[in-house]
Amino acid sequence: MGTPNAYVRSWVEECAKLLRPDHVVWCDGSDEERRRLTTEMLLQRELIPLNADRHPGSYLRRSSPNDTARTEKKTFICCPNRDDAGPTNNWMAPEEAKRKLTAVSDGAMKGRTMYVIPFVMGPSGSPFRKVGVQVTDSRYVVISMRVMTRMGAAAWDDLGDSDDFIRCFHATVELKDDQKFICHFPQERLIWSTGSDYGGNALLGKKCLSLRIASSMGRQEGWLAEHMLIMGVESPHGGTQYLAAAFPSACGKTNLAMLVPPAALNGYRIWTVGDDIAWLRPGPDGRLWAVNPEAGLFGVVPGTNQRTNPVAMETIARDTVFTNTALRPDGTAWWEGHDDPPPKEALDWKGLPWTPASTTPAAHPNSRFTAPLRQCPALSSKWEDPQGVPLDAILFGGRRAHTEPLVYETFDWIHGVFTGASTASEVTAAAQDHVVGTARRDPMAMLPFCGYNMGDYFNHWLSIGRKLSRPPKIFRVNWFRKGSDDQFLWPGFGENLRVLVWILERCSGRALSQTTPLGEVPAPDSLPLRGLDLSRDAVKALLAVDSAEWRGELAALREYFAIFGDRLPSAFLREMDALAARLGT
Ligand code: OXD
Ligand code: MN
Repeated sequence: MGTPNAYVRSWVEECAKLLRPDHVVWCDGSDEERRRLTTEMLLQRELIPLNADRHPGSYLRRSSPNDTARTEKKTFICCPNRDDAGPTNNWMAPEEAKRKLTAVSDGAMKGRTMYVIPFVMGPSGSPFRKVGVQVTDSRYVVISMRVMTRMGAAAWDDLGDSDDFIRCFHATVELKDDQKFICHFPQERLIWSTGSDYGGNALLGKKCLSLRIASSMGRQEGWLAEHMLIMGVESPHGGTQYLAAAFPSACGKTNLAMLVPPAALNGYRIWTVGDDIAWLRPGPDGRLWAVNPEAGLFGVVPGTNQRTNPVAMETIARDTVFTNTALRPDGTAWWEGHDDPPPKEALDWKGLPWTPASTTPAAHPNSRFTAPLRQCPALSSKWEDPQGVPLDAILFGGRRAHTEPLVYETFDWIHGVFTGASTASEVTAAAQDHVVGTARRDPMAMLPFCGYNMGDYFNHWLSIGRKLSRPPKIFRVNWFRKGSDDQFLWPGFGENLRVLVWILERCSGRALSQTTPLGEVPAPDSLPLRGLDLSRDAVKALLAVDSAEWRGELAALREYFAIFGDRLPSAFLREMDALAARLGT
């Protein structure tokens, strides 16, 4: 096994000089190391053991109550020119950010241990993989990074004597708002995060590296880093087709990636490649290829049960860290939407007594599980394929009670990119500081994760299309449309396969469609709905396009896209004019 090279050693020394830890521990990712850290955490009550029969090898972690979700208002892109961060990112000048972070970090690890974590994002041997090195004083971060990344000394081999690693600096400091910064320096490939040890803020391989820094690297190197699940759909007629789907946080990517076919679609099988992040590259064959850079799942717990996601339930049946769920007296975890009814008594996510009469939820709405992908029974045999999987379809979706049909196919790549960029979604609990339930624009579900100006990002998507002679078809889906009675029209979960089957049959030229101003929706009777108790009126309502409503949507969209000024692709202006014409304006 390799050892850290001189560039790594010198950067780690620099970190230690500023942070002044009592000890520096170089992690090797071994099982022995995990056991040692877990024992220490149990002794310090940083982890609570769960019932060993019901949750073998699993623990509960309680966060500080003010540190339970991503903090978008404290997340910054620190590039020299404000315009390069764009109108949707918080920006801070690199010198100013470093001044602030240096002050916050100065001596922050006194009396503590600094762990050095070598890790690789992407399958081993893949030409697309990236090496990162994270320093942290959080044992929770170390044991979580071991699950979420390929952590260990193999990273030193991958790095050789190169300087090409992403520097990931994390210090817990005090979990106070004025100490909290999640700063990205794309020019230097540096991430500097303080004041939080919530997953999305502190497991720096995930959102910070694999999306924000990677999106900026992808722009320079000709690829895309996306907030997408990747899955294979094996059909009873033979063959597996792959798709990637972008939905905002907590909108069901994990559930879709692990879907269990309904009885009526017996013979189909779903293969999970990833549930959150996809790196996409044009291949020499003119197709778009996808890899999942992660090795674990950091999924939303509430609502997960045997009906919504039995595959996830099996995945988290052992060797899982639950963060901020409730704890029952028998030492088992419980959450809202669990298969079991609410317990008569429990401790809530803060560790306080809870009963069904309590007015607050038992588990935090953004409570999470951390589990190795290898435990997923539906894991695709291709999940570690160094080249990834070729995509037939890309889906963009959001959570919209109105306006958006269940599914439509866009007319071509440019229209598809425009449609993805115009996605809006009702806000969920995965980020602090927003009012849950209000709709916000979330282009490609990347609003919180794009490491550069989103106008340039839209142009980059268009340029990727020019490299594809066989591009995936692009679709929009919305599982969350409601009827006049305010109830969901579509059953969702496993039944979503019906929509995927239509999509993949469109890709192979078999399913019929009808043209609407938005795109191609399923022709009557072309969605495979057998065995589903859904009235014709409900299907009609699910697929309806209300031109008057869309004229309003288009006006809002024009206003939104104007914020990108001259960085907005001119193709988007043409798309909006074409949509206006189709809507009869
Ligand atoms: C996540 C998120 O944790 O999107 O995946 O917030
Ligand atoms: Mn996510």
